[in-house]
Amino acid sequence: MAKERTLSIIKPDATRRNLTGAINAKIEGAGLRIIAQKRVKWKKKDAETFYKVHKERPFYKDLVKFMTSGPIVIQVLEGEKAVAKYRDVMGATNPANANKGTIRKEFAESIEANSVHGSDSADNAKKEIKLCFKAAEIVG
Ligand code: RTP
Ligand code: MG
Repeated sequence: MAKERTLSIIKPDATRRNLTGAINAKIEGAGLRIIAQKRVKWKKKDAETFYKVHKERPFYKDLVKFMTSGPIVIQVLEGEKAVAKYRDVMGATNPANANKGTIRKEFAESIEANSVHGSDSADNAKKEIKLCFKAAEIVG
């Protein structure tokens, strides 16, 4: 099977509670490899660009505010079926609907402060990785 890559973001609610290591343990425990990682604080413009697909959604403004409220950890994950696999490890967007053992079930605070982002398709993963990382920052 060919390896696939996906973009992960550990969100401000999780970095604030010092959960980066616990989340990385779940990622690595699922057989995904962290091949790029950086801790940054987004400006308004960074969050608006990243989430521009959600521009018309009612939660967009709040989401931009939340994603700029503290440090985030942006990662590239690699593995077999990485996109779908990471969505499984993350759990449902709303932690109330997330399965046991998932990151969001264990750590998320709310539907917005839900601890992690993961690309939703291989195509979007490619776009998001390109937006967030230079090629030299990714070491597979
Ligand atoms: P993500 O993009 O972060 O991996 O999450 P997702 O696919 O599960 O959810 P999506 O529908 O793409 O929404 C993006 C993020 O917006 C926030 N959100 N808030 N208040 C609300 O109803 C609401 N709905 C979504 C969440 O932070 C969600 O992850
Ligand atoms: Mg999404």
